[in-house]
Amino acid sequence: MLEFIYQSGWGAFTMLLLFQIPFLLVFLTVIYRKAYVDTSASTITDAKISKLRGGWLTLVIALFLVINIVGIQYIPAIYTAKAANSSVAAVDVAIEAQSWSYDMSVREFEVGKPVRFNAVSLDTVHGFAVYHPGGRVLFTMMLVPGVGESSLIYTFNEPGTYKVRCLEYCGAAHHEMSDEIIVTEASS
Ligand SMILES: [Cu+2]
Repeated sequence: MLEFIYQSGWGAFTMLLLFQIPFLLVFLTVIYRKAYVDTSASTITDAKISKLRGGWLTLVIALFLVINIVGIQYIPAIYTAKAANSSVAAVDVAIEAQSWSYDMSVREFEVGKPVRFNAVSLDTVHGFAVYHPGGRVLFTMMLVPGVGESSLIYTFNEPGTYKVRCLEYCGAAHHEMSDEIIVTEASS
């Protein structure tokens, strides 16, 4: 389910529509009631309006807090720090990005074994994006020089040849900045 939402344009579109349904329902209910059910002038009191407004404000504030508190762990800097300190037994890969290529300590991985990508940029801002053999982006990191390592843990679940590409414009040969990762079937 999460895979569908994150990796398909239709997933994102569906979510967007789902979020709009409650608003659409309220809108249509009000129109319908004022047109057919009770067409007289509104008799709602100021006190009731103020109560409704208070309720709405509380709901918005609560949603704001929940979304931010739940979402904070997905902020790249937090995610990176967590991956770097994670005690998960992962294969560590050291990556150095430099115009316009990557230096990677390991390029071959196994299905099902977590890999911790630890990447730095030596000159300018570069990206490190890994593409599924089918062409979609699995993840991307933005590498900023001078701020230390960015880390991310990823577990491949299909064997194949995965392309690595830079997704941050970094100069004349940016479009040629790519590499390959081989993922093999689990050995045991
Ligand atoms: Cu680039």
